[in-house]
Amino acid sequence: MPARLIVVSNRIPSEATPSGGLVVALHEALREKGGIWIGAHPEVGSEEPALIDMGGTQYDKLAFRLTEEDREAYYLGFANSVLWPIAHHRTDLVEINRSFDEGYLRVNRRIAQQMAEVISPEDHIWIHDYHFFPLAEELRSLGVTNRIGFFLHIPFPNITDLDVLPDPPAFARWLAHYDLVGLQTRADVARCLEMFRADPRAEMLPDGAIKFGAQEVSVRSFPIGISAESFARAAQDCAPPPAHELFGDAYVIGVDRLDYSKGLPQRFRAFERYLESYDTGPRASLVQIAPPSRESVRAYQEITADLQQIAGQVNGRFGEVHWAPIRFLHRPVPRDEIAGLLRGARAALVTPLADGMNLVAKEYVAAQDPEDPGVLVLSRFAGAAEDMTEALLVNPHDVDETAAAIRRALTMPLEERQARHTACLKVVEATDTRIWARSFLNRLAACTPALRITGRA
Ligand code: GDG
Repeated sequence: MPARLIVVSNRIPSEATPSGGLVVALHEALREKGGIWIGAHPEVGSEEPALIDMGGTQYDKLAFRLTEEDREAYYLGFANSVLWPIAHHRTDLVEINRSFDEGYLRVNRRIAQQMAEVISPEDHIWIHDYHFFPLAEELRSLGVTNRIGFFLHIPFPNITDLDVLPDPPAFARWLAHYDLVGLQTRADVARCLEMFRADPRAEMLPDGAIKFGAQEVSVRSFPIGISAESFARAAQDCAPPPAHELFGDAYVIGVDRLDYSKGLPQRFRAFERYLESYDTGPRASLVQIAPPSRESVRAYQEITADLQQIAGQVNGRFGEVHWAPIRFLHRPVPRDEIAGLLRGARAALVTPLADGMNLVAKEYVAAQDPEDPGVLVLSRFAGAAEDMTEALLVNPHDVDETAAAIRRALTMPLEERQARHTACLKVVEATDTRIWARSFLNRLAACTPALRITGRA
């Protein structure tokens, strides 16, 4: 029987034909190979003993239901109040709470038990993101010898930040139970290898491979991207009316889930500095779309209040009766509308303090009219900056530098804009999600599963 694909991600798309680059790529890979997509059930409920059939057509969709207590401990707790801040250099926001790590392990163990009942020996398993670090170890302890790959969408933590974990040695061991660990950038791979190098249990092998007890894992970068062609089409079809009809002038744009890692207060301050220092430059508005996320985590409530306050202050200071410099939309906007707004913006501010990749950087480039493209201002700390070196790279902590980059973007001659856009577009095309999924899965298929001694290393 040919290998089926088993994908595990925290979310599963509910619609039959999903949109959004990552989801589309996984949907297509599953359609091609057949298999199962496993993820959290949208509703919290009583604990179910088995995976719930969500009724897929070309492949199966199965959902694990979480209790309220599981969701608090595994999702809001360990995943988003411990692992997320650690990966984004915010150890000051980490909340250590025994019930979080117990819940995280309990949920991973239960998913492993449920998976073990539905997988066949030849299936290739692809697990996504920080919600599931221990899943391979749990599967192995149940005797699962399948090829198991893992892709981390967020930055690989700094080795010293990993010490903040309640059980630091567990982290390397969790990763070692995969056959393939995929990371966003070469810098992420370097940090991961540094962790293994410092671990007396690990033996470094050539070409990013590590022997760890009875396990052997290979670590590589697979920079994620978007479905460039379909995003460009949406942007063309939904281009908004000329900016001057909308805002009275040019606008720059930001699109981010509202998250403390995205550098939004610094961005608003940089825009304020631009308005202060360049009153002779082109008048521009900042359109910031920032839909709410993880609102029940305290750190997220604080950042929302901060942003509303800064936007109000800047608008009060620089606004006019018919013009507000910052338009802050704290709600989701339809995808096509975002594509059109990206196309119409003279510049995009993608200025996270830390980010695995950042897909908005790639979406902005794909959305541009190549004849008259806008300029991408990009944080050096976004994974996207590793290859998109022709964007205007900034240190997002440096408000003056970002303000100067906004000015430069808005006054850049056409020829330079075109040259930079062409270079960035090459990167976007080379990392298309389909290429990304295919190269990960080909690598995973090429891993020779070691003769495993099942059980914990
Ligand atoms: C994680 C990593 C990595 C945003 N607002 C709306 C909306 N969006 C869309 C954007 C973009 C996506 O959401 C956000 O993607 P990012 O890559 O920027 O960020 P994370 O959510 O943090 O994703 C990140 C990514 O995983 C993939 O590996 O790049 O580093 O943190 O597509 O356009 N979409 C709609 N309405 C909105 O209001 N429809």
